[in-house]
Amino acid sequence: MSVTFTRPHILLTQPVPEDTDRILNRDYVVHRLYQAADPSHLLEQEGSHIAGVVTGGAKGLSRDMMEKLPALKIIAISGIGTDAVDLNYAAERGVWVTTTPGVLTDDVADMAFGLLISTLRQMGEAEQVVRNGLWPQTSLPLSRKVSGITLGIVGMGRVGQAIARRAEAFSMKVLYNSTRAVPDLDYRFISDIHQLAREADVLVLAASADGGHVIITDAVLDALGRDGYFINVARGKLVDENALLAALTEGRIAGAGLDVFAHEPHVPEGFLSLKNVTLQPHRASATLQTRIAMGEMVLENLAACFSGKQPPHRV
Ligand code: 8YV
Repeated sequence: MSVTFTRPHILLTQPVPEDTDRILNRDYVVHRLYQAADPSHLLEQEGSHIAGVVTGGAKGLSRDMMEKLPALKIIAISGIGTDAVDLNYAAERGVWVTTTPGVLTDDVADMAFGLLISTLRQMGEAEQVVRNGLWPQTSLPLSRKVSGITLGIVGMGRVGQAIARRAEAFSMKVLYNSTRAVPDLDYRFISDIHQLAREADVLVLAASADGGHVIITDAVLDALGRDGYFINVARGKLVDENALLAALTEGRIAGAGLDVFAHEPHVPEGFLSLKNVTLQPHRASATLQTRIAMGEMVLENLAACFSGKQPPHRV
């Protein structure tokens, strides 16, 4: 669908794949916040024309920025998280908020498994041994078997369920905690997250951050225990990061695989020197195929909005 009338002005907060960018440029007047030498100046100059914002799930759009965009009609998130947008304020203003559901589910579940296997099998540390030519003189400690573990999933939405399906192929026992039990799922629902952590060998966080509060507390980490591992592909703000760092440093949990952090792109320094941690720079959905699919959904949402229709993937 292409837009034929005067091109609406769009604010792009982060890069999108080439194909998406080309169509954005054809159909809209694109202002690139991520390239602006002075982002506040750009907003002052162009803010009054901007009718659409294309942003990421983690980046979202602050209320403060929304207030600088009086003509705003749509916030098109390239992602599934809406936690970085003030949805109530958007609704009050009559601004559509859209996401790209479904297309990134597999990638995020794959990343959860990548982190899990890499962390339990100490692949990062072992790779350094090979890369640094230390194999002949190194005897690494034995790692943790992955197949057959008990996996505790926190958040049983699309991503949680995709993680559970992968776990079945690894003969894992799957338990989960979510806002409520999901009908027609064979996995055991545990309403108390501490209990889930106690029973799990690995706790994977795949919950939405819309609730806004910390779920993974010091007490949850203690319940996970010194043989337990924590994996996060959701949001860093759902975790008490200081408590996590302390638990890892003091050996109160065995290890962690983290794709997300509370204040991205900042990663607390303490994590960097820990051998029992696998770190990624929020890349769970960062495959070319998925980002192109996400871009197509963003374009569909924008096109519908600017032709006076309801965007298909509105929240
Ligand atoms: C993306 C995400 O990394 O979907 C989300 O909410 O956080 C991630 O998939 C992000 O949206 C990048 O655009």
